[in-house]
Amino acid sequence: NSEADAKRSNLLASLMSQYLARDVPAIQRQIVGHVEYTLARTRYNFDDFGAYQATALSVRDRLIESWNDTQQFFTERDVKRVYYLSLEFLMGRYLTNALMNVGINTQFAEALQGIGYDMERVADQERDPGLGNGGLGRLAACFMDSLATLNYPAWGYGIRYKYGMFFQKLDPEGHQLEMPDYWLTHGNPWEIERLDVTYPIRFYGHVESTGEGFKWVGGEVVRAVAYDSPIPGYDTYNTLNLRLWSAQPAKEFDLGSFSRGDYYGAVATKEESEKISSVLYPNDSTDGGKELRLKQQFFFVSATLQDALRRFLKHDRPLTELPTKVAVQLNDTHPTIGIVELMRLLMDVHGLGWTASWETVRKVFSYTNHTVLPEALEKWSVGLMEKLLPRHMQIIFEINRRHLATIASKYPGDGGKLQRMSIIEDGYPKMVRMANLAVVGSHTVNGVAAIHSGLVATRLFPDFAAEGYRIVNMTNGVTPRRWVQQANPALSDIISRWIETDEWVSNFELARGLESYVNNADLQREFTDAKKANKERLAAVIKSTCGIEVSADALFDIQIKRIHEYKRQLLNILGVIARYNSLKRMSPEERAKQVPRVVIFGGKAAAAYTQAKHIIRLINGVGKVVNNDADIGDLLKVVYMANYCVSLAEVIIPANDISEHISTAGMEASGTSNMKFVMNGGLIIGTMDGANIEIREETEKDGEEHMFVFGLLTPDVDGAREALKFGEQKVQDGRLEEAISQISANKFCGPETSGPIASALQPYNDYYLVTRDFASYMDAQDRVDASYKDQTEWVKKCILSVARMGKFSSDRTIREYAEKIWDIEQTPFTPGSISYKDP
Ligand code: GPQ
Repeated sequence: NSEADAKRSNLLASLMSQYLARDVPAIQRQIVGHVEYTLARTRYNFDDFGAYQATALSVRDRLIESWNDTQQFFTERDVKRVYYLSLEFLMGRYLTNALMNVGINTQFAEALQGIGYDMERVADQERDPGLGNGGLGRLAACFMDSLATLNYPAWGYGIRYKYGMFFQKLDPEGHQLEMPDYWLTHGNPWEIERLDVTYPIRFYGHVESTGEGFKWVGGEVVRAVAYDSPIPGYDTYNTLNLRLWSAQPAKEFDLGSFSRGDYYGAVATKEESEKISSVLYPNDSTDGGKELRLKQQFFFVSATLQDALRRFLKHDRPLTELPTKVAVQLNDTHPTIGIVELMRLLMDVHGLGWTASWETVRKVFSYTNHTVLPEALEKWSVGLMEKLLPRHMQIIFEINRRHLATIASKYPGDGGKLQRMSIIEDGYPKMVRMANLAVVGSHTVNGVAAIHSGLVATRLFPDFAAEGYRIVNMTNGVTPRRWVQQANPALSDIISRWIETDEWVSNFELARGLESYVNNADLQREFTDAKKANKERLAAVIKSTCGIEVSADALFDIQIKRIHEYKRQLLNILGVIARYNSLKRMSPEERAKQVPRVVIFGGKAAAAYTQAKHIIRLINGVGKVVNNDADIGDLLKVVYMANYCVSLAEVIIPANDISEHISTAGMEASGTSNMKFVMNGGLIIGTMDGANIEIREETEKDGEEHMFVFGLLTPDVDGAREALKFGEQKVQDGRLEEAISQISANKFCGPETSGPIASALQPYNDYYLVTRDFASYMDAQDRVDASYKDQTEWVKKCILSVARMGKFSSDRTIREYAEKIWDIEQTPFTPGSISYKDP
């Protein structure tokens, strides 16, 4: 019998291998087959979008096979898995990434060409799934790529929002408009709907005592349904899963309301449950404080933990062994309620006692902090928590009671310490501090760059650090697959040829091999030519999307990130105004000696963040004046690229000469685009903040200036702010005063914008120290111009910088998490090693 089974499995597998063959005719048959049989469109003629869908489905078929095998393999080995819980996954487009990771890009391009389609145009049909706001969501995506590439057993878990990040438009005056992004309009070929993988999620209701313990009953129940997307690693068979939950009504309809004749009421209830997964909160770092947001958090966390427990309990074993098989990483405080939900599941559903449950929970969870800005630390009112999650509120009170009792016994009479360390913040109303809960319930807390982790320990959680809570640093990284290999084919080709291997794609340290050729004129020329081509590619996009003509001979100076006062786009645009004024005063002979610049901005402002919206309007106003001034011509252009997103970043970043990472010192946790820009052969103008500090450490040796550094240092910021506020230190700079007075005189935009901007630049209002750092910023810009004039020296700086960026691959970051926090093992799939006895 088992012999017959084996024979049958082999037959089935061999049929599959023919279907998934990698030769061009097989790929063409598969694509056309999907057009006809899956899309039900005619095989005789289909458009680029049809070609994209069919190509995506053909690639997905291959991923499903490796993914099934990988999961089966992990299960048989009974490996410890990490669960990466994130409310955001900013994945970007899948097609090119999947093809290149699997190593079948050229075959597919040839296959498409043979039937009359162009790969680039086909790939361009894909909508960006924008299920994240910015750096935090994109980091989660880079981590998934590295986890798969390094063969770690991991799952990503989040929410399948119907509406992702809003689509940004600019009106003719340059105001931001937000449009809904219904990215699923034409379906999503990368996901697999798992109607059989569902869990009930309760809200509201009340707590009953059972005699032995407690039970949460009543209220409303919705259903979480799984949607899976395979995540291929680079040059490995291993394929991971990103499981996103969608909310559906638990029962199709409330039958009672039908009999009462309330048909519409019944349908409304269904609509209500679906709301939970309908929209991504378009807030970056500030907390919306909305009930729906807390619902989203609990919804995805509860479904995820139920799923993880089900997987763990496939084997008969005590739940106290959970930490040997499960690590859960909290991406910021957003999934922190999971700590409490796991307590509830262990105690109320599986009957463990408090002590055993708490010990288990603390060994499972770890928490990443992504900001020290106090306004970004999540808090929920006790009242809301009690109403929505009554049992959880009860458990939180008990966690806090025990936690404070320990502290109180150690520091009798130190009320201040108890107040600071409490999970509950006293006040009207009382609030639950999710960050304190995350720290208390985790075995390890980490920051995302060295300086940031230091601040997490010394400023955010000093009392916890003193009690021995483990706070470590995990400097962020980015995947060189998407951000160099895929976004920058020209540079990739150069690296591979000069270091004579393409293994840098999965080991970016190897790019260091470029260093020894830095003086080679051929390398320098190739590097400069590739940069020029990338700038021309971007110039074409700028022409078609903004209608602005820019010269690829100019220096491209780029700042793309969320619009936030602490990121100081305002400092950048003030510098642009000053540059403009200075050019205007020059004689034609003098002008001819200047380095022409294109200053490019991109980024979204949270819909309710008024000041950030004013900044966007100002930038566009300045652009209008500068770009239309005949005296200036190509010497200065200002471009605002609307709807900045992952796919736009892939075109913008390779074209950078300079990128701006100019946050007030101490405020940017890490930054990750800074890494991408330098890996793509540009230099940074920046403050000593976030990962800039480490990038400089890696890329500069004695006497070199590969980063144009300016501004106050973190320890000096508080004092400087006080001094400004109380008029002890007046900032006097003619260029700055001129720029502010032009803004005030409505030269660039109307008073509704100029007023709030000018006001923010008053010394007593200048919290972000824009005016204080201005002169130093201008000096750094002068050094940029001077350096750029010597093109040979410039390209050498860029080559050396690329060569020294090995540390900033997310592969390095993920290895550190795996070894120092998760304790998981690399588990590459070995063919022929799994049995399919028990599917
Ligand atoms: N970050 Cl708290 C976000 O993108 N969203 C957030 O809500 C918070 C942080 C960023 C942070 O600002 C960057 O400095 C980091 O590089 C990034 O997270 C990833 O750690």
